[in-house]
Amino acid sequence: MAAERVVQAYIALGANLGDAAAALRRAASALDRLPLTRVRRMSGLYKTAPLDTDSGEAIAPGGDYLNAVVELETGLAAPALLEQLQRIEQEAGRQRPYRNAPRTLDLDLLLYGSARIESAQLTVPHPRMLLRAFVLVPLAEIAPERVSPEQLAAVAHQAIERLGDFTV
Ligand code: A4P
Ligand code: MG
Repeated sequence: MAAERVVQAYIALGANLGDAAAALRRAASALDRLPLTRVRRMSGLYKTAPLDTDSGEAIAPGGDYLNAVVELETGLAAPALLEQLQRIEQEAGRQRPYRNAPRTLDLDLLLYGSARIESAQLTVPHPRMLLRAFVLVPLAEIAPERVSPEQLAAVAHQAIERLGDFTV
């Protein structure tokens, strides 16, 4: 892997159907096995109340989520990385019956180096990340320089509980 092309990317993992802890562990391990890619840091494992995708307010059918964020070092281009995330979701049995449906595994690309991307398939930074304690709290744990105190304060009312370390 040519050193100048390696980028730090941050991936949000979430699940609230089936054995969510096992799904997140398997996903982290699958990320570590991607070509040109290593998992460098893992946040703790968090239990969070389901939130509406757009408003960030509590809603959404289904039980609590488990969420975590991992840091990758990757030589994959962002579109290729998104394709791999979607493949890993499919292999975890992901279905998309309706918006905000409970899911066996959701993998979102939060940040890809300092890139700003707006294509039909991919928006980076992730457009809704600032609405979500379940993203910002674990991201701040492993990359404090990427989250400001003001951003954390804005989501401080959202229920989130750190269950413990997240290990594969
Ligand atoms: N897409 C565009 N940009 C990105 C990106 N940066 N990362 C496109 C990933 N995907 C991106 O995603 C829909 C499309 O977004 C993809 O085809 C991709 O091209 P999806 O995974 O198929 O659908 P989704 O995840 O159901 O929709 P959406 O709007 O992404 O939902 P969110 O925003 O992921 O929210 N509450 C708690 N407590 N914890 C959660 O993890 N998750 C959601 C889902 C709702 N509430 C939650 C949680
Ligand atoms: Mg998603």
